Amino acid sequence: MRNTFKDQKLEECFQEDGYVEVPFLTNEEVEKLKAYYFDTLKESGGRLGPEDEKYSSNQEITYDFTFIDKNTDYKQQVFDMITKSFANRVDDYLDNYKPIIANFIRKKEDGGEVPLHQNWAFADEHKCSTVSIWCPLVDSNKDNGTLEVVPGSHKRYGEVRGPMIKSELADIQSEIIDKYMQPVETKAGNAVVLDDSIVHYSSPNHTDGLRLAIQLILIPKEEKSIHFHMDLSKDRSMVEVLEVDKDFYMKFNPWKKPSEDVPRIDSFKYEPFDMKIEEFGNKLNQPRFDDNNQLEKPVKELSWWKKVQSKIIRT
Ligand SMILES: O=C(O)CCC(=O)C(=O)O
Repeated sequence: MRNTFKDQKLEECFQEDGYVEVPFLTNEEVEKLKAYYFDTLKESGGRLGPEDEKYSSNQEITYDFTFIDKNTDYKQQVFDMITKSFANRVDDYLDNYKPIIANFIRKKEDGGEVPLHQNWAFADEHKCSTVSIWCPLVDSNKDNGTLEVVPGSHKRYGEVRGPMIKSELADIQSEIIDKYMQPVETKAGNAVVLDDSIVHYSSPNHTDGLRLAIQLILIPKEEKSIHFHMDLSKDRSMVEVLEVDKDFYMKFNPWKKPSEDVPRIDSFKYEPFDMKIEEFGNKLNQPRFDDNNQLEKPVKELSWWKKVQSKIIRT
């Protein structure tokens, strides 16, 4: 397993808890990025929704999120600004990582709950961890809807994650929030570096102040970026493995069907399932899904997704 951090102490904390908080931006950098956000907001094309992709969903998004902006040029501009502003600090902390998605996340007053989720899989999580750097541009706390995490929940749930794949945690979200979620109260300019597989959530902004944060998703430079897609109209237990890059995400949103031109490098059988809260609690203390010591020899040698498939067939 490859290191995520250059510093060994940070690496150990990250592997233990699934996240670490580090100093990241200066006050001037925070102010500059905040000003940039408001100065360029007129170029935003507004929020895309499921209906824009002729997809029916009752999922309502109540926060502003660059990833679902209708204007691709604006998304690109935000990506360039954030990656440039973060580059030096990313290299100080992370061991050879490249950015693939950049977002501003803004919650208006009395809205902006981000439902419990794990970020999508972006690379082979049996070989590495992919990360999100979450950096609030205002002090963030429980009142204004700071990020909340289940410490130690990374690489224990949702081994196969993508926009069309139902999470095994979907039906126990509120129980997990009540029992396990912990707010990470973070000063403006500090960053929380998350393993993308950690279970996380954020509550509405209950203040009348600004709640603005940046999220930058990165994967190891040497890794292929992959995306798991399930075509629900064709087969609800077949996952296609797409090889993608940052330009794929520039034109992509959670409800869009990936174009046929994107290379499909493999496919595998996977049956989405529902987990009970007792099992969630037990699994927190069990080995992670990237712990290959649990696997028999022939399975150990398979690609990540074929391992998933063979584990399912074996049980
Ligand atoms: O900004 C937030 O409150 C949520 C962020 C989040 O879910 C993420 O960075 O994956």
